[in-house]
Amino acid sequence: MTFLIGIVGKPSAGKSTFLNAACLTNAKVSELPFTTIEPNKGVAYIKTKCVCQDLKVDDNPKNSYCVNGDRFIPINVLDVAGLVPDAHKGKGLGNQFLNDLIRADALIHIIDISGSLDKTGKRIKMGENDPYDDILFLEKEINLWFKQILEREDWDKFVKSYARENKKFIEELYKRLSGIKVNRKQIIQALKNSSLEELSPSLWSDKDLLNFSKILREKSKPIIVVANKIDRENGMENFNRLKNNYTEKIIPCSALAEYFLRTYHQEKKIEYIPGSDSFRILDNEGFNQNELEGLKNIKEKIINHFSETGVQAALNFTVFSTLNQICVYPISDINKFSDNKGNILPDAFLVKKGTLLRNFVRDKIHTDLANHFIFGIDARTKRRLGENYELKHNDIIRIVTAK
Ligand SMILES: Nc1nc2c(ncn2[C@@H]2O[C@H](COP(=O)(O)OP(=O)(O)OP(=O)(O)O)[C@@H](O)[C@H]2O)c(=O)[nH]1
Ligand SMILES: [Mg+2]
Repeated sequence: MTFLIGIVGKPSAGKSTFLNAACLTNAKVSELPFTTIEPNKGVAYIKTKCVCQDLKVDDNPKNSYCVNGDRFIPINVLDVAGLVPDAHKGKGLGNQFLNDLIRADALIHIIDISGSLDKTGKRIKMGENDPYDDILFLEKEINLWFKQILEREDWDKFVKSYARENKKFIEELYKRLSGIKVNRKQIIQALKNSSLEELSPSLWSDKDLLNFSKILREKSKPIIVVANKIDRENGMENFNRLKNNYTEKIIPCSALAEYFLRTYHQEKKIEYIPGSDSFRILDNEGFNQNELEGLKNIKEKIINHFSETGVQAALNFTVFSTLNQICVYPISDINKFSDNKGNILPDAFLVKKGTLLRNFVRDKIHTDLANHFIFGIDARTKRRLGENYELKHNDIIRIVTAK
């Protein structure tokens, strides 16, 4: 099972452009707001230094791919319609379409950092909109969406039944929310962080419910802010202002630049690895003067400044920093680092930091195998690893089973 990342934001911020750049899809893009109505799906890849270089082996990846020592691991991405203020009351396309995102593990919020779109995605004078307002409004709408899912039509009736039994209440909340990928631990933590642990749910005020929804949303669907259109006038200035005054966690990006680079690479006109700090023109004749000028601008104004276009950085940040994942390579032959068919380093798995070997076997390899699981072997050191061993980033592990 892989991750699902949802792309959200107001109309025309560049969500579909981001998806197309990340996944080489052909989702419709236009200047007009509400271009996307039905969601667009794609497969993107997060990028990590592959262990093949360390080990000096040529690998044959199966569940991922490797280019020049960089391992690319697939994740699913979903781009949805634009969200406008008061969507939860039915404005714009309302927020019903957000239900497409209920299985998402995290949300990437694409904002127009140049500030040239009003709240509904209509063109206005550059700089007239403050992108910081966009960050606040979207979080608010998403939190309200969570609240609506939580309370449904029958909150009062629902809480009355569990007024005195905290354990039962948690279990029923879990049932109510498991469809939106919320787990028990997150519910318990959210109750604690909102100081509602001790208060009977029938006494919660509307504000309590909103606060609880907000904390639960932060835990189960964290939002990563991506400052898109950094290539436009005002982009850089706004980005620095937001980063210095409001939030460290904001990623500069030009989805359009990445889209051009990926497309030219696919057409074999340039050599480019997603997320890298350079590209090489293979065929000067293949470009007109405008396109060459565009490439020069991408190099000078974006890549030289930020070391990449930001699309790969956003995906990597989401998976490695926000979702706290590490990468592990299971193999069968500890000398060749291969599976039993001779494929070297065939699989790269993403697992949460802190995962124990036992749980890795159960969740990622095979549930049945976990019943027979005895121990693991670290392929680098050839040391034996117990079932309570905590996995480390870039571990290469043989699982030894009784069968
Ligand atoms: N300059 C610049 N323009 C961009 C960038 N990303 C997207 N655009 C432009 O912004 C406009 C809207 O892009 P879309 O990708 O359709 O935006 P969206 O968020 O999917 O819009 P809706 O589907 O209507 O909600 C298009 O004209 C894109 O070419 C970028 O990084 N830089
Ligand atoms: Mg779109």
